[in-house]
Amino acid sequence: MKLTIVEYPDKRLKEKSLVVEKFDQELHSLLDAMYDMMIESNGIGLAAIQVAHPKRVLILNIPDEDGEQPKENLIEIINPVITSKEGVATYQEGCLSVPGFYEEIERFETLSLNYQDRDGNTKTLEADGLLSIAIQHEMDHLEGVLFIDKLSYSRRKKFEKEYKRVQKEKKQR
Ligand code: Y12
Ligand code: CO
Repeated sequence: MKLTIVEYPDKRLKEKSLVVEKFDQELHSLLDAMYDMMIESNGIGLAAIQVAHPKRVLILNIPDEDGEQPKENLIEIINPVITSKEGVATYQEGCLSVPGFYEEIERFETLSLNYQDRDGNTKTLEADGLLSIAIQHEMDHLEGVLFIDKLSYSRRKKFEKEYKRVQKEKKQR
């Protein structure tokens, strides 16, 4: 399956993703192709809508203490629901759909999650640290929300100006 990353300001990133009902080979192929794309792009998380598939699917591969991302640490999350959340944490977030931009965003510090795996089995997960932040970032994609949507009015204005400038520069290259 050939995938490409959808980049801001593409309107598809505003779509709300649909619940997955079939845990079949097509879903497995999408998950496998998303993993290849995320690793190739130096990402740690990716939602299906970022590769133009509006399904409630996300993957995460948080680097370990050596900065490595072994495939055994890959988490595939389908139809996630947050069941509890606590505390406040800020992190400088980036997104493969908003290349080159990083912004401090406030999130919940810890969370509990119910979700399904690629075979439809129900799972639970307790998350803190970067995993918790990344889950919230990716779950926002399922609702059509980007991290830049959480910026204050003035930071968003500054971002839009800078992003347009960089896009124009890229076109001229
Ligand atoms: C904190 C940190 C990250 C997340 C969500 C997942 N985001 C990413 O995986 C972002 C990856 C990313 C990679 C980039 O490429 C390189 O570093 C080579 C990048 O830079 C460019 O595209 C120029 C931007 C983002 C949630 C919370
Ligand atoms: Co993102």
